[in-house]
Amino acid sequence: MAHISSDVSTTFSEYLLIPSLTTKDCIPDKVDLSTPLVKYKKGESSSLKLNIPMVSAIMQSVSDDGMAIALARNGGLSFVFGSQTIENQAEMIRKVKKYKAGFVASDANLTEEHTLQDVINLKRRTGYSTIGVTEDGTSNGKLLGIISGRDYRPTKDDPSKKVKDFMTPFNKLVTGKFGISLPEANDIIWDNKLNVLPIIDENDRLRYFVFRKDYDAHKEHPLELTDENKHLLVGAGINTRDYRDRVPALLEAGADVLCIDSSDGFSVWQKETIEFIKTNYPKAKVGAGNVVDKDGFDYLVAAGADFIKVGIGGGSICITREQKGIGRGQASAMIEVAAARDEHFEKTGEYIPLCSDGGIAQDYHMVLALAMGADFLMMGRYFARFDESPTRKMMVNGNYMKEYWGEGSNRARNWQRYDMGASNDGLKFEEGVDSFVPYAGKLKDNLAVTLGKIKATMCSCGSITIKQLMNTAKITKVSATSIVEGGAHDVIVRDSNIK
Ligand code: MZP
Repeated sequence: MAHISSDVSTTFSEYLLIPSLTTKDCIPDKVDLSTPLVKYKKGESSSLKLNIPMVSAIMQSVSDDGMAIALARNGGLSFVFGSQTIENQAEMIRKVKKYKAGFVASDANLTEEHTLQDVINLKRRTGYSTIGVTEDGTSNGKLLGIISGRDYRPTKDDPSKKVKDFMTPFNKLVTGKFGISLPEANDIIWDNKLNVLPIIDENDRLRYFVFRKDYDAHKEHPLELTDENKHLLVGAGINTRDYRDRVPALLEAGADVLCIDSSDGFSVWQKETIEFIKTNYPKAKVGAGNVVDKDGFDYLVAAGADFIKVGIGGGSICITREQKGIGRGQASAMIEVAAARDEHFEKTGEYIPLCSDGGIAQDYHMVLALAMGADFLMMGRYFARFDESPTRKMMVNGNYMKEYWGEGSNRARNWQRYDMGASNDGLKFEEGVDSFVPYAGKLKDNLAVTLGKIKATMCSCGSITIKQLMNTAKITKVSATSIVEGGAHDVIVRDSNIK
């Protein structure tokens, strides 16, 4: 007979944290949100750590190089999506590893033969007022001049005027040599009273712009997540099909950590993928999943996974539970897998970090997931709302929205994520939807609010580290009626427009 579990699947909204004593040392400024990313032995520490317990989902609509740069600069990490060609994914990884704070690739470029009208159109389209004029009009072409707002008067000048007739030409530009540091670039800017410094290589090709800004990049981003060479850390999603080709390309491009992306990770294909990586690239780190119980956890740990991802069917865009009838409430899954992880640690002295993946709908769910044993959280919807996600911002019914689609949707066509060992003939049915999420602005601004809430909640629970929270949090289940009590009730909420 089938095994029928006696517990009911529960999710984060069905729990609350009960405050513990808050002492004078337990204040938000003292909260340390750093957390291990990969496994380590008792008495040692993880060789890869996050400065905030957040990673962005392995999804086309969430994690490209732009998101990876923004998130690593703020202490977290992105797993760049794998449902694209190996070359494209490796190129995104390379872009993150090459990123240098303060050095901005020129995104708006024209040739000398373009016209003032082209300049105006480009400015309107991109919002950039500094335009690189290169021989071939590309961002890394030979630099011939630059155009800024000071070079033309849109209301007076003839729109058909050629760029070469009003740009600031190369011989009048002060330039910096490719390879100089940000402080050196800033010195040149200040000494020469410039607004922008083009950085060129030995063949006069444009590499970056550095803009006048009196700042110390590290002070602006104190939690920046970097490797020993001060390059940003980045992860990459892989699948259980083309890993023999994909993994070497991603490692060669500089990926710091890999993660097998699958809706159901309790499979022999994941074991084979991990074995291949550990045999051929013993230093590489690879996470596996997703699982929702002890059996799945034990299997992937035995296979050699460096961290384990927990969650099936809880993602905001996910319809796996409806389509296949598999999954588990995210809280129940976290609680059981965390107990298995702690048991494994007790027995072997090996600590396996857990990632709670999907279903975080409120900021307080993040604290609950951590309190239930997650070392870090993977989120899609949360990050999809920001400027830095790769999707279009659109006006829908009078409100700005960002597109957000699941990897199991027809739009993503990521059949490898749902690999059941059949031949490569695409998705038979969808497990995800194509949707919109409300646009929320910049990642940095939103993250500041969320982290503020996490720290405040942790202080209410008497914890200033994630480990302390996991070990001491008091959690209670809530009844349907007490959930109603948790919101505004028995009052008529004033419309915020009424003064
Ligand atoms: P959420 O943060 O939007 O709630 O969930 C994101 C997670 O949903 C991803 O990290 C991934 O595990 C999962 N996901 C991505 N695509 C699908 C799908 O199409 C999905 N079903 O479930």
